[in-house]
Amino acid sequence: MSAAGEGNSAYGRRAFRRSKSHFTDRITADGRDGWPVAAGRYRLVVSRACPWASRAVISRRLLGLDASLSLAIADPVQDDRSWRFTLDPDGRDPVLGIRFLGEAYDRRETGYPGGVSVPAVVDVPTGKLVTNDYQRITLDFATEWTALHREGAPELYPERLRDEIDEVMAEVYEDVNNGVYRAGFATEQAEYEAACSDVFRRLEALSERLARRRYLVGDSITEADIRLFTTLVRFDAVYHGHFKCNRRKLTEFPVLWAYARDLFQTPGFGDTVDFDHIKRHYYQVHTGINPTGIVPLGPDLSGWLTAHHREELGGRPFGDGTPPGPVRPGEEVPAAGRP
Ligand SMILES: N[C@@H](CCC(=O)N[C@@H](CS)C(=O)NCC(=O)O)C(=O)O
Repeated sequence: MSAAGEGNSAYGRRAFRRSKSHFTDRITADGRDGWPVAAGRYRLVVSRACPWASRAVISRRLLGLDASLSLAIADPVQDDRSWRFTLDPDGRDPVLGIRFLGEAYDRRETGYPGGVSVPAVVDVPTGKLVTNDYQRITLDFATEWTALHREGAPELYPERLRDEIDEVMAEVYEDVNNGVYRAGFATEQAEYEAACSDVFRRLEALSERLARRRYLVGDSITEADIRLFTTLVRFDAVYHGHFKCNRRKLTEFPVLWAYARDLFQTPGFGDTVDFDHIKRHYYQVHTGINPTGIVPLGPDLSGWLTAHHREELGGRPFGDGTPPGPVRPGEEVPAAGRP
C-alpha cells in the first residue's frame, strides 16, 4: 500500500508526519502558473472517504463549480497502485480514460517517487496532474474560480474575515483534522496520548466557541466550517474506534453534535458524505492498525437527520447568497452510504 504520509508510521516506528503536497501549481484567473480557470478543462479526482478531498467536493458544490469542473470518484479501497477507478465501467475513468490516478501523476512527472494522493485536479486535454495541494485547492475555488461561480454562490473566504478564518483553520488543522491522524498512527504510547489530548482539548474549545454562534467565523458558512465538518462527520464512524480518539463521541458533545448536524442537513454538505466509503477505506486500508480489515457495523447513523435547533442562534448559512440546487445526476451518494 502506498499511503502518502498516512502509511509511514503505521508500518514503521516513526512519529506520524503528513507529507507535503508536491504538485503545487495553482489554477488561477490569470493563469500565471500556466493553468487558467476554464469551464470543462479540469477534472477533480477524489475519494469520498478522504477528509481532505471532501473539502473540495463540498466547496465545489456550494460554489456551483459542479457545472464546470467534473468529478471523478475513486474506489475507497486502494490497491498497491493506490487510487483506482474500479467503480467505473471497465475500471476506467470515463473522461480521463485511465485506470489509476497514478497515471495522471506519471504524465506530469515520470518516476515521481512520492505517493499518489487525493484530492487531485487533472488537466483533461493532456491528462496531466495539475495539483494535489489540498490546502490550496479549495481556497482557489473560492477566490480564483469566481467567474464560474453559480449565481448566489456564498463567500467562503471573504477578504474581511481572512485573518480570523486562517487562525481558526490553523488550530483546527493541527489539533483536529491532523490531530486524529497523529493519534491514529502513533506508534508510541506518549505520542498517542499527546495527540489524543490535543484533539479533545481543541474540541472542548470549539464547543465553547460554537455555543453562542452558529458558525466558526462571522455569521455565515466559511471555509473554516467546511474543514471542521469533514473531520466531525467522520468522528464516530472511524476516528473514535479505528484512530482511538475515544474519550468522547461526537454525539456526546451537545454543541458540536448539533453544529455538525446543522451542516450535514445544509445542501452541499451531507449530500456529499458516503459513510460506506469512509468506513471501508479506513478499516480496510490501514492494515497496520486493523490487520483483520473487518469493518464495524456501527455506528447508528439515523441521528444525523434529527432536529438540531441551531437556527435559533440566527446566522445566515449562505450570507447574501442561496443554497445550491440538487446534486447533479450521477453524483448522488448511493443508499449504502447514507443515514
Ligand atoms: N498528504 C496528502 C494530503 C491528502 C491526503 O493525505 N490524502 C490521502 C487520502 S485521505 C491520500 O490520498 N493518501 C494516499 C494514499 O492513501 O494512497 C498530500 O500529499 O497531498
